[in-house]
Amino acid sequence: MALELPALPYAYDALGPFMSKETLEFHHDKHHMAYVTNGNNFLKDSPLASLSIDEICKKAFAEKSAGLVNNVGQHYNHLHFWNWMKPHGGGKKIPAALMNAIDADLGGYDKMRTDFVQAGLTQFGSGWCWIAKKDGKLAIMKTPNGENPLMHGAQPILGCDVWEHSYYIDYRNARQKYLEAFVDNLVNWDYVEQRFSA
Ligand code: MN3
Repeated sequence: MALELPALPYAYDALGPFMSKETLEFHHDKHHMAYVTNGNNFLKDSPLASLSIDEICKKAFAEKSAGLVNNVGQHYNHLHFWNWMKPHGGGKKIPAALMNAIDADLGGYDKMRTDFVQAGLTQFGSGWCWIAKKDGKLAIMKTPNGENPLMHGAQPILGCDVWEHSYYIDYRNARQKYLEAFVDNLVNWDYVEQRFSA
């Protein structure tokens, strides 16, 4: 299975002013493209190549295949990241079943928002913060570099990229402001709900 770069699900200027056209051009066309190219190079001679991308993530991590973990991991993470955002997203317009789980497992919307932002803020260096399903419950997680919750026995339902390439053009070093804008103005809760219910 060759990895392919999908088109963005919205126009490059659709997420302004919270994420600029320039950021999306670099992030999607250059950074994500590089993970696709490098991932395909690592997969070319790998016995994992015939597996689904979810399985490649899990097996590559178990086998400590750093090239696949970082590049196929990042491909998986970005495939979903583009869909985890939409114009006029974010805030509390959350489908009921998902909101009930946030209330039950994450202490409600405000605590979820605080803890998600904090996870992203305290991820040292490059990585991601997440809401994931683990052992039947929602949990806030963070992972370094190209790792994701699949590699740690959990199913990601929302993730935010805290690599500097995701926010430095728009927010400079203000990672917290970027994370708050992501939760308040960008999250596509319908896509989160789809992954929650799957
Ligand atoms: Mn990225």
